[in-house]
Amino acid sequence: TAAVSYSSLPEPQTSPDVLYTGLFINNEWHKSKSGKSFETINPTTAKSIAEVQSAGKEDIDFAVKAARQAFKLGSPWRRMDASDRGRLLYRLADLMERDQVYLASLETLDNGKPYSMSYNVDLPTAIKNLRYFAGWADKTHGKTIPMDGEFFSYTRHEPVGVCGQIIPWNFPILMMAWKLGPALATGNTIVLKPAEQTSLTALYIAQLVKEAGFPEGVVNVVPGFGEAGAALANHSDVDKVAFTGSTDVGKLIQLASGNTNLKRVTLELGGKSPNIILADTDLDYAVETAHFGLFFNMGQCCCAGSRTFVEDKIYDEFVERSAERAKQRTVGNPFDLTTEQGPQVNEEQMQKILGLIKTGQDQGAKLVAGGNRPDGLPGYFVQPTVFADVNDNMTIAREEIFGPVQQLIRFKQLDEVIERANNSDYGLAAGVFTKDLDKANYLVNGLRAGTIWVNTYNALASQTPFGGYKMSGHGRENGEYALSNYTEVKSVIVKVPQKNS
Ligand code: TXE
Repeated sequence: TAAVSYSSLPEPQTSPDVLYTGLFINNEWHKSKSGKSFETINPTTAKSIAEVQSAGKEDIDFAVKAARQAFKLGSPWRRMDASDRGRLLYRLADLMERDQVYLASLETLDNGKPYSMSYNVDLPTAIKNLRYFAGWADKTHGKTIPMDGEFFSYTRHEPVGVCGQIIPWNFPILMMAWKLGPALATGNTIVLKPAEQTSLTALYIAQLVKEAGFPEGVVNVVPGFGEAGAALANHSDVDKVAFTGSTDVGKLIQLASGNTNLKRVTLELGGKSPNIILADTDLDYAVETAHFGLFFNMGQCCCAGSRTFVEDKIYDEFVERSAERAKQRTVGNPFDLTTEQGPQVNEEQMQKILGLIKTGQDQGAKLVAGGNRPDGLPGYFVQPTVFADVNDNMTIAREEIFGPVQQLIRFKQLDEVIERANNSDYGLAAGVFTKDLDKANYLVNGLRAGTIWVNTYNALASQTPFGGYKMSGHGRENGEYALSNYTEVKSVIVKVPQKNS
C-alpha cells in the first residue's frame, strides 16, 4: 500500500535459528511451572519447527507479579523521564531494524506469509509504529482547567497499570508493536501473550526488549494457549486487557472483566467488511485493489473486503476479471520471492475455510475460481477462490471466512447498498470506489465502520486510528487516539486563597 515504504529485498534465511522458546518474565527466560510445552508448526510443510513452553495459570500469576513490581511507586520505570521511555522504544525499533532479515524470515517460517511481505510490510510498519509512539512518550499530557470557585484544577494522564495483551497469529510482529507502543509510551507494564500458532517472533523481540534496556518486569512475554489468555483476562491484579482475535473470545474477555475487577478492556475483533464498487470507477484499478483488499495475507485480515458489492452495470465484467486475476495469483513456498500467497496459518483454519467454501456451493453461490487445495503442496494451502451470485443471506456473506475467498455481490442503488452493507454484526472497515465525490461522501457518511477507504483498500499507518463499530470491538489502536486506551485521567483540584483570571 502507499503507506508502506518498499525497500530492496535481501535474501531470506530459509532456516533461521530458533533461539528462544521459554517464558520471558523479569527479563529472564523461564520454563513453564507445569513442565508443559507445545509444538509450533511450519504451515508450509506441516512439520514441527520447535517446542515452546506453555504458560499456565501459575506462570501468568508470576508474570503479573513481575509487572506489578515494575509498576510500583518509586520503581526505575515509574521514575524514568517520559523522554527516556521514548528513547527505549526508539532503541527497540532500531534493534528490530538491525535484525529485519532474521525477524522477517522467522515470521515467514512460523506464520507462512510470503517473505516479501514480512520483510517489506510487517517489519517496516511495526518498526514505524514503535517510533511513532516513542515520539508521543513526552508529548502526551493533561490540561489546566478554569474551574468554577476558588480552585486551581489540572489533569494528569497516568498509566493504567499492569496491562494484559493477547494477540493473534495473522500479523504476529505488527500486532505486538501495536500493543507495545502506546502502552510503553504512556508508562504501563505488560504481560503479553502471543498466539499459540506463532510465538517465535514475539519471543525473539522479548530478548530485544532486554537488549534495548527496559527495566525488568516492564515487558513480560508468555506463550501459551487460550487458557493462559483466560488467566490474564480473569486476573484481579491486571488493570487492563487489550485483545485482538475472534469475536467469541472477545465476548469472554469482556465477561471476565465484569466477573472480576472491571479491568479496562479494548477489543479488536472480526469483520465482514463491505467494499463497494460503483460503475463509474476505473475498472482495472478497482478489480486489482479489491483483489488485494481480500487476498492480502492469505485473506487473514480482520479488515478484509470480504463482501465486494459491485454495481449492476459492471457486475459481469467485474466477475470475469476478478476470477482471471485470482487464477493468476501465485501460490507456493513463501520464501520464493515471486510467491503472492503462502499457506493458511494452520490446519484448523484451512479446514474452516474449505468448509465455508462447501457451504457457499451448497447454498447456490457460483464458484468462478479456485475452491480446493492446490495439488502438490504439503502445507495448509487453499486456492484463491472467487464466488459470484452471492446473496446477502448466504453464510459466506455473513460469517468471517478469514481466508482467500472473495464474495462478489450485485447491487443497483446507493441507498440500497448502504443498508445492505450495514446489515452486519460487524463494522470494522469499508471501501468505496467511485470518481463521483458526492456519491463517495454520501457513502462515507452512511457506512457504519471504523475505517472507510475511498479509492484504496488496506491503507494503514501508525498515525491513523483503527478499530471497530458494533461487534468488531471497541477502542482504537494507532494514532493519538490509542493513547487514551492506556491512560487514566486524574483530576487534581487545589484550593487557592484567591482566584484571579
Ligand atoms: O482466534 P482466537 P482463533 C478470527 C478469524 C478466525 C477465528 C478463529 O475468523 O478464523 O477468529 O481464530 C487467545 N481467553 N480472528 O481461534 O481463539 C488465543 O490463544 C483469552 C480474527 O485463532 O480468538 C490467541 O492468542 N484468550 C482476528 C488469541 O486469543 C484466548 C485474528 C486469538 O485467538 C481465549 C485472529 C480465552 N478464552 C482470528 N481463547 C482479528 N481480529 O484480526 C483463545 N485466546
